[in-house]
Amino acid sequence: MNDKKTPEQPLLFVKDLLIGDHIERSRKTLADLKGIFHDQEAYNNMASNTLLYEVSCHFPVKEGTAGGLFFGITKIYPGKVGNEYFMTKGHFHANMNRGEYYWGIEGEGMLIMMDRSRKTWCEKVFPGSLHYIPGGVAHRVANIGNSVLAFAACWPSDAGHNYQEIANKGFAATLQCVNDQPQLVVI
Ligand code: M6P
Ligand code: ZN
Repeated sequence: MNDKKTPEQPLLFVKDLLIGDHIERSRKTLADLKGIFHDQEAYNNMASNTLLYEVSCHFPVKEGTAGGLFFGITKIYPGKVGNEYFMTKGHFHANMNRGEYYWGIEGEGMLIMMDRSRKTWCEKVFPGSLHYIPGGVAHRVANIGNSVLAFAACWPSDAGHNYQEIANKGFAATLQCVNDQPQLVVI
């Protein structure tokens, strides 16, 4: 029996891709974001398998473990549903007081945040931009450019995701393209 341990492969973070052990990849299509975009007619006229974004994450510990960290790269393709930019679903953390860092890697985007009182604001995402998302603040990112937007994220392994509140009530404002410019429009 060969009981020699093979050395672990190094973890690689190559531009917008994570390579190594404990990496999980997921992809979200228009069908996965049903009910998120506001222009129902535009949504219905698009192919439901349109790819909106891909996420690759490093999960070194079990979800829910206190004291660990997770790392993820999200790649959002350019496009719009009506006037609304392609964006992530958005979530609060299930463990409300857990924060998160996002930072821009490639392309041009907008981080949209909403606190518990539904006050909504945004920050521009670009290569090198750094964003601290405090606990209790819902967050989502929209691609406002014509090319891929990639950003990285790091969050506590016991943060969890709460999508329900966004599914039920959405964000209080949506990022739309108005006269060729991104504008936060209150719903
Ligand atoms: C970042 C992190 C992940 C999140 C992903 C996509 O990488 O915040 O936790 O899953 O963005 O965002 P969402 O889950 O809201 O679609
Ligand atoms: Zn988060």
